[in-house]
Amino acid sequence: MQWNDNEKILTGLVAWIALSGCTHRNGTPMAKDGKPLNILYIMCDDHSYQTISAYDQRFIHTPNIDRIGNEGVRFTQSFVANSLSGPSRACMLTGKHSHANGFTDNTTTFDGSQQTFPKLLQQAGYETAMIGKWHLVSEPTGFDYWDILVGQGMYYNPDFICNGKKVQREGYATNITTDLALDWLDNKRNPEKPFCLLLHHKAPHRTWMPDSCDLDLFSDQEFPLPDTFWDDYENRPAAAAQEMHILQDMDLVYDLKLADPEKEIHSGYLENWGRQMYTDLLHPDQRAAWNKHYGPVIEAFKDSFLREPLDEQAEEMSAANGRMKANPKRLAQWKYNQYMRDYLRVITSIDRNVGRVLDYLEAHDLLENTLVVYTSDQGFYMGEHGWFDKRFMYEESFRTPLLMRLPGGKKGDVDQLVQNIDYAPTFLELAGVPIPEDIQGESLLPLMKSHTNRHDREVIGHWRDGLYYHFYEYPAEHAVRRHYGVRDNRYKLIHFYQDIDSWELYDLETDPQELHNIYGHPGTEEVTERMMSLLRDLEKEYDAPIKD
Ligand code: SGN
Ligand code: CA
Repeated sequence: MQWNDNEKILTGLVAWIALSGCTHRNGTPMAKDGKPLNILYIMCDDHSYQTISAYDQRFIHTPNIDRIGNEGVRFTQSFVANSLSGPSRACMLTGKHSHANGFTDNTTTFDGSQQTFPKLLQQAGYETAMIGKWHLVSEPTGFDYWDILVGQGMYYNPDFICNGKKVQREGYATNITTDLALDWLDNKRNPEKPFCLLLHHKAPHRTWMPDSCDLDLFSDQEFPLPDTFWDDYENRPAAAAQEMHILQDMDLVYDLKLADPEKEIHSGYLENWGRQMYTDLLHPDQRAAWNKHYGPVIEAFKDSFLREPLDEQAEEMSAANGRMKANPKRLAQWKYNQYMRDYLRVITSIDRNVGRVLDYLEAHDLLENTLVVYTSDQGFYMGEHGWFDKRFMYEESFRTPLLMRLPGGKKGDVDQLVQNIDYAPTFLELAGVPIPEDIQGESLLPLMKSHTNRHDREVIGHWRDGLYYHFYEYPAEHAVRRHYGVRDNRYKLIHFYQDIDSWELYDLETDPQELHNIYGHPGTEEVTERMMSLLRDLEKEYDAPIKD
């Protein structure tokens, strides 16, 4: 029997539906019951792509987070628009750059009356919830249920605001936030409606406090300093002026937990800058586990830095190091290891809790009806250039991890340049909601369809060839100057401004670590002109503030 074309298409479609377990309407994947897919958006605070094994296998194995990418897509060129918590969250909710959504730095209050994707999904019949770190000051709008940490949120026994009412909850923030999400999925939502759940962990934000059960992990591991740790910032005045250096600015007591009962280790953060220890909130059992772990660490630190005869190379250190005298190389190595160990312990708990959520979805027949997203509000320095924190448009903090598991969607890498302003239009398109004209991002769905590959221009259509970035929080902690810039697939142009006027240009192909600022170098005229014109084009497209 000869099949005609329609029969072939129909049979293929039926086979494909059976395989993928999901249906399509006008090319948009749907749940098995014909409803729009649910959306589960998991975002951690300050989770570097370097510490997700789907991206980098040097430090930690994160099987549960990786699973999202292994069964879906891994975005290899994923970036934020403004590398700071509140601004990043505002970009994500609105699909617009900071100047357009009004939330430019962490001192801003989010205008919750503006258009956001949760509101549009809610109007389209989705049940929406926001659980965990919110950090936008005003109360969440567009959610049927919200249960948010107060401000940055505490690691232990944190305060939440649940639909307007303050409650303190006992335990460790990452576990509690997950419990709340699972409880909402199980008992609180309307199962007749598709859902959109934003699950935002406070971890692994500073001061990287591990859960009691993870305190002893990584203790035996030594982490060599990154190649760029002793960067001299030549030709990069803004990089030289920052205050986020592990050796100079990371506090021995406040950040690295060396609160010795004898108070022999001093802290600039506590003594000079009036900071409160985050350990103040620990309950007796939590404190006992804490002291059991950090007690011997404190003793070992004292043995090698306070009780040993002074090293010939010892210098007086900064206030963050209690002005003690130490060999800078030895102290930097010690601080870096302590930082890495605590950070990785915190990630272990995140990964375990991501696993709990995936298991729940699977057990409740939701995994094949839900788009699962894993990302962070920005990247983070794991000692590159000597730093912790973020803010800069340099790769480690401009990039952010992004994994998406779309039922019936593509598996593998997506290499196009994407940004966190793209999430809102992606979710709207998935829900079949028209994308409003004023949204500045692009839907990522075409990049995730099962049959697309990176060269498939026909399906993807035109994709952007440059990204715009703008960071505004200065003067502020860490002293990173205001700057804006553009990046294409190979070059990056940045202008630092306000009390500094400095341009930087990098060739990421020959200088991926961004150590050589080639702005103004002979031979770079053409590429500078091209990047300047990309900058002007994007400023125009986004109606961005022009600074010269
Ligand atoms: C706090 C941190 C800073 C961090 C900002 C912004 N200091 O102020 O180190 O850069 O948050 O982070 S702390 O001593 O309070 O931990 S953000 O991710 O929320 O934007
Ligand atoms: Ca953050």
